[in-house]
Amino acid sequence: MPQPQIKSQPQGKVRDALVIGAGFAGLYQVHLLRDRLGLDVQGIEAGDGVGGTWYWNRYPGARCDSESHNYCYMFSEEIYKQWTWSERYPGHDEIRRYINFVADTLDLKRSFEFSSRVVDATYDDSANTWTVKTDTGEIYVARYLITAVGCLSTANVPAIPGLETFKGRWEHTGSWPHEGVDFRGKRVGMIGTGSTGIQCAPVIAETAKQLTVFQRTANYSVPARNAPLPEAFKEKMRANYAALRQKMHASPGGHDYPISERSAHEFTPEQRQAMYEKAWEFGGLHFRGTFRDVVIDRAANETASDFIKAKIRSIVKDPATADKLADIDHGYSTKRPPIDTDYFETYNRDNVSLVCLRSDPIEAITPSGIKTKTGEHPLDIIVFATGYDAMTGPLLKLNIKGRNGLPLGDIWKSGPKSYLGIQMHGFPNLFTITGPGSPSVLTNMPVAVEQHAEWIADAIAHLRKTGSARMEPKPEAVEEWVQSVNEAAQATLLPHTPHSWYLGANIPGKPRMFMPYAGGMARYRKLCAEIAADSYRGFTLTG
Ligand code: NA7
Repeated sequence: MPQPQIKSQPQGKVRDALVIGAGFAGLYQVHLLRDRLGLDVQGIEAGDGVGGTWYWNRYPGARCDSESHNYCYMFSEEIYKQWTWSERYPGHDEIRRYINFVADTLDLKRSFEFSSRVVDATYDDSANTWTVKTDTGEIYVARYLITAVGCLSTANVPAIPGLETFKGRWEHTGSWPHEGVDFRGKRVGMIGTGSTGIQCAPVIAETAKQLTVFQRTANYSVPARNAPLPEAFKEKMRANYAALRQKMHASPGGHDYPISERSAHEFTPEQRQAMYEKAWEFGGLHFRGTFRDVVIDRAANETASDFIKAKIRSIVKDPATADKLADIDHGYSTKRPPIDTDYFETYNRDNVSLVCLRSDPIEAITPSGIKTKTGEHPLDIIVFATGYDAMTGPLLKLNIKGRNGLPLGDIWKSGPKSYLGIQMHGFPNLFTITGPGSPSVLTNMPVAVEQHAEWIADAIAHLRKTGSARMEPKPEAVEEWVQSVNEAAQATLLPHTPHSWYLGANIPGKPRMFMPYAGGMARYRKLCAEIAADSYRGFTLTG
């Protein structure tokens, strides 16, 4: 078919497609569109190199919670076999080396403009193009716009009064200085005990003079049991590439480990204890899979929660500190479950203390430290391990405006609405990789990313083959999908933990809505394939 041409004479550099972000998602999307579809693709990236989330996350102890043989691209057997991970969980620097290796192998960097942040993306209805502006003053115009900006890339620095008066140094873990921070001899305060704080605290404590952890919500954590990978394991993974990929694709979370088909209620307390012990010793996110109903049945969940609370009390020697750490007000894994290396053990060190913000809230940051209700904690460095404006934050920051100049923020006023987490009504030819409404943060990310990038590339190929110029979802398809996302969440315990970032609850003023699709990656993949095969059911494709 003759390809639809951009008719007007737009201001800016004309491309076929623009991809924002050079993490796992953006790199693969550029590869697919450029090398498989033959499009003229421009990638745009705020950092001065590839890596996406891992470009920014360089805090002490930063490491992926997915196991390295799962946390990688699986689209190419050759690439899979060329890379060898050194540890069970990949550290941030090894992940960056890996992403650079893939980008270089596929010669992707030449398609990116680096050190360039998108500040505006506006749809022009008459030309059917997207105009994207960057903070370097560059303007690009293209038919297709694909966001690959990650789900956890907009740092949340809480508005605590007095931060600007602090005379010491402060950093957010999500935009850590490349040269690192020297904690030697310093009094360090760390706010936040999510996955990040739990990774960070033991490493900071090793060199800091004093570490004070400010905990708002006590959290569960299971030992990661990180270790160098044995040669035999590396060899086995290489040999079993196809089976491994198949397992990951068939699993709800995109990992290769099995989730038990048995209910926690089928076992006696003694049997359960033994099974949890075994899972605790094995370590990692597998713990969730001990029983099939850990995140869907409250009583089953309590058995896992109680087991971990007892572990905390057995590890932490000071009973008052153990009380604060084990006083957890939600069920295990109903918020993102962290895994750790010596997190609870860290509280046995003489140079570590814990402040419970529920009973002793922060009143202000002063020039010399953090002042809570009971007094001041003098500090040289404050580490904000306070998380992100998750999922919607990175997209809203792009200042996206659809048909008739409608800002994305307007249609998402009461929470994000999309079809499949991929497209929004009123925003033709805009595709959001791992957008809200897709499995994204509930899965092993590279699996979710690959599925989206491939689906989007196939959709664009279809548009070009059929001579269609525009693709956007029907309003009723969006409404139905929002309902499906809601139903999938309600079938689990996840939406019932009120202070979770899955619901947007960590950001003051953010609408409360369960954002990721909890129906599982395998089910979602099948549904997306069916929709595409059924002439892109629910989408309007116009010429
Ligand atoms: P999270 O999981 O959002 O954790 C942030 C932590 O910071 C959490 O303990 C929060 O307490 C705490 N927090 C946030 N704001 C404040 C304020 N204002 N005062 C005190 N404490 C606060 O982010 P992470 O970076 O740990 O992890 C993000 C994801 O990255 C993770 O799930 C993995 O997917 C990788 P709260 O629980 O909200 O009471």
